[in-house]
Amino acid sequence: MGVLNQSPPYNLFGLESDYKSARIAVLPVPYEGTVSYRPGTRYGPRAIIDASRNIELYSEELELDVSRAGIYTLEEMLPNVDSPEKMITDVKKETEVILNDGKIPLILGGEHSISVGSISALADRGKDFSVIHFDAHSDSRDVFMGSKYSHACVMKRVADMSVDYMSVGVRSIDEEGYKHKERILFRKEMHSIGDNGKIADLITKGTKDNVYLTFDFDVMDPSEMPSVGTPEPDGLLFYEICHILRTVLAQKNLIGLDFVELSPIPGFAAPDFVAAKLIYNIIGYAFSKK
Ligand SMILES: [Mn+2]
Repeated sequence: MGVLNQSPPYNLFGLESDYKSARIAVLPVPYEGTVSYRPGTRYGPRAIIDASRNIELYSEELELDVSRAGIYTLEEMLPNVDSPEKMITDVKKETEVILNDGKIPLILGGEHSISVGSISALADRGKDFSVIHFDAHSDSRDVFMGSKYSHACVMKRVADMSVDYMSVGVRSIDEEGYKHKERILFRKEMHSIGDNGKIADLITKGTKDNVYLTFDFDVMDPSEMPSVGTPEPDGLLFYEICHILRTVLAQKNLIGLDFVELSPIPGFAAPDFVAAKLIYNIIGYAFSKK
């Protein structure tokens, strides 16, 4: 006999899935060690998973069930409280396990610094790839608040690995970071282009065939995504992001991805659902082709 009031399993999208046959391995990383303003990103993975268990698996946009991509959620990682650098090393090791098992890592943050771990695991394999970085901030400082492994230094560390990258949606940058403006598609430029198809073409042409997506939720407009540690006005809207990434990812090989900096507001579920649905759509765009 079945169980009454059975709720979906506690994993991303509430799926019945097994690790062996999965194509995507979801790694929840509830870590915040270098947050500079409002705390709470440690609750991000849980909020995304909670919301994701309550969304429809069928995408009317793609006319298919996105979960068929094969998604398995791993146990959440324990935060390493020694230092951000050690946490990054732990994330790197976990990512290596996922890659060795032939799966695509999808990291749920947590603060942005953890991306350095997953990206360096891929860089160490000598894979030729670009990082597509959606963020309100350039994250290009060498050191922030005494640490090279701050969430504000992520793209500087990526550059140090000689990994190619392109930042999208930036509207907050320091003077030093602005020297690398050729790697950035600023929000103001996106406004003046004014055409999501053309913006997608710029991103497609500006990056290699293999891409890693690192997505900071503060790239979004605070009206749709208020649940971030450091909000910035004039952000991207859900439909813009979907239009742009659907076009870009149709032409790319996505080798890894992360979603970071969701800092849920207790009792305010809508932004958590925005985050979960966006992840769902992006998986659909990248992995539901043919
Ligand atoms: Mn940011």
